[in-house]
Amino acid sequence: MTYIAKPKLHHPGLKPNALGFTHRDYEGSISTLCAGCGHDSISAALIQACYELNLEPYKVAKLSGIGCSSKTPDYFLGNAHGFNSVHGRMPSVLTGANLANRDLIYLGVSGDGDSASIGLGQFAHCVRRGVNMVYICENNGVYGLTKGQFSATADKGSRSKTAVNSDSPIDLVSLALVLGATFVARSFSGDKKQLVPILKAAIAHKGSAIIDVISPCVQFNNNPQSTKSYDFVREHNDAVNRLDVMIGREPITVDYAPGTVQLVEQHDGSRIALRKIDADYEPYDRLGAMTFLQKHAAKGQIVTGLLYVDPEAEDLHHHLNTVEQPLNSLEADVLCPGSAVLDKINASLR
Ligand SMILES: Cc1ncc(C[n+]2csc(CCOP(=O)(O)OP(=O)(O)O)c2C)c(N)n1
Ligand code: SF4
Ligand SMILES: [Mg+2]
Repeated sequence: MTYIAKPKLHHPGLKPNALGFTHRDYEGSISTLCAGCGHDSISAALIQACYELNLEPYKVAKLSGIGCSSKTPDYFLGNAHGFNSVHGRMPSVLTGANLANRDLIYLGVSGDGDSASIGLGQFAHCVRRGVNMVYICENNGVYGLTKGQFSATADKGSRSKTAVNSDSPIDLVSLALVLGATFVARSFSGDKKQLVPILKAAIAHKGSAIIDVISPCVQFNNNPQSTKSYDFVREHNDAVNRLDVMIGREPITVDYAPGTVQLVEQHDGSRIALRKIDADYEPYDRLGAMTFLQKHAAKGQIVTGLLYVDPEAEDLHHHLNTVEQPLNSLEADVLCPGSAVLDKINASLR
């Protein structure tokens, strides 16, 4: 993979977070993507979110598939773990890593081709299993890396630089709701104010958190008739809410008028301050969210914000009753209890 290392020098005035890390400690190599690509803004939002959450970079694992979007884990959290897998196969690699070590924070970074075309089956199974992860689809409606063919998320009638799409689109957000995801959001790479708190809330969520981020491809799909262009998304963006996230026992610092904010407490004690923009939108109602999305899509609107959350979500480890310790820290006698125990288990299954 192509990358350019960043110089180690940085501005002495960079503000450290509670761990003493600066922004610079959450960066990666220099991006080789096209100037103006939405994916770079998502990397910047991830850097900001991890810095504000005071995450230790070595506690994060970044996994991706293949595509311009899947290259981006090289451009943030250079000190985290990372694995660049095969096209469309990130979810199964992430699931395996997560099962072997539940102590890391798993960031799955993918593209619309990677997730909705070749990787659709993999996407579906990791969502329905409730793998504890933040799954980000950097959605530009095209295969950017292979020069702009329409992907399965391209809207019918949408125009790229060279063609008009005649197929119906797959909406990953609606699909994630059907499949049982416990945190579902959509955002726009050009709206960092919305995206950073969504990422923070998703990282704090214990379950499968799916974020579809519309991320324009300036090279192949940013013309006025494309529904994934900067102009189209700005004009048709219908944000249903805005968030602020407080971690642990952090005091509530947001300054909203009384009664305008709902506090959502998550498993880990983090709290999301949810400010409703659309009074009718209810983010705890899976069925209502599905109908709302369909109605607005029919009007050509792109609904963004936190679309669904189950604060009581339980993840795959809980369902399978797995051991709490990472497998690499277990001693050989625990990993292999011996033939007498295995014989007993086999006998019980006969
Ligand atoms: C098994 C396999 N099939 C096809 C390809 C060719 N290929 C590489 S990236 C890509 C599409 C990437 O599109 P997307 O996931 O939307 O990422 P983007 O570049 O748009 O960010 C394709 C078809 C491949 N690398 N491997
Ligand atoms: S081809 Fe498109 S998706 Fe790839 S880096 Fe360039 S603008 Fe981004
Ligand atoms: Mg794409």
